[in-house]
Amino acid sequence: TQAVFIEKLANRTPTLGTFIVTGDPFVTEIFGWAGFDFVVIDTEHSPNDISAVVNHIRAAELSGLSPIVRVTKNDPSLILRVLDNGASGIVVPQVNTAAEAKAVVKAARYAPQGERGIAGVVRAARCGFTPMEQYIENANKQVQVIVQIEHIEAVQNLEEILAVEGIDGIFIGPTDLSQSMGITGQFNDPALRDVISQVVEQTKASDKWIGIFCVNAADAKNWADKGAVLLTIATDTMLIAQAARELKQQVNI
Ligand code: 3PY
Repeated sequence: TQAVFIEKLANRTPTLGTFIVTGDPFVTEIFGWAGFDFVVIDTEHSPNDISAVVNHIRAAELSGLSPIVRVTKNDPSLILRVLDNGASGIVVPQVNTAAEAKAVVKAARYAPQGERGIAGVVRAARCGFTPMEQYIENANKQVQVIVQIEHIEAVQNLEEILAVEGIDGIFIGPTDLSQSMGITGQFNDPALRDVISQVVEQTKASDKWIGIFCVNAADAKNWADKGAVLLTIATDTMLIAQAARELKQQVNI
């Protein structure tokens, strides 16, 4: 459940997820049955529209996953829409300054912490079957607000970003980060590893937890050992592509 998931993050217990890029909620269910903790339903780099997102959220809820949604950009209307439809958390890409992080909190939290648009009859409030007061209190406590650190500018502003109240965790995006450093996709470049390690150490000294995009299990274990707790391994599509490539090579016909 969401309560168990939040407790794990709060206790700095590693959690496992993947990015959902495909449109079919059946795929999301498979990760739930496999015992993953959460999925990040992507809208930034996927064909998923809001209807697909809601179906992924349902599938996640039914299979025991926490449904986090990555919005396309730092925009209050996008954040509101996925939260109103039941996302348990949001990942916001390219948050590079404290002002941008504050805008995320403003969009994602109800007053007094923020200014999230309010409607008591939304899916997240079970169309009003959850009394408004209780719904608002739960939402402000349980929604996980996650900002992506994926540009060297964000690394330079990290101390101020980490000081923003209402952010629960950061999520490191190594691919975009490498691009902003002029070493696109060079995941083993020591300069990239150093910057990521610096982000991890700096964040560990704050009250925020650390998430990171990992390419495989070894990568996830490595960052878990260093203190990261929200671990996404690859994407559904990457995993299917990898299995397909391996099968093709093994059969060799
Ligand atoms: C990145 O690696 O840049 C990401 O955003 C991963 O999702």
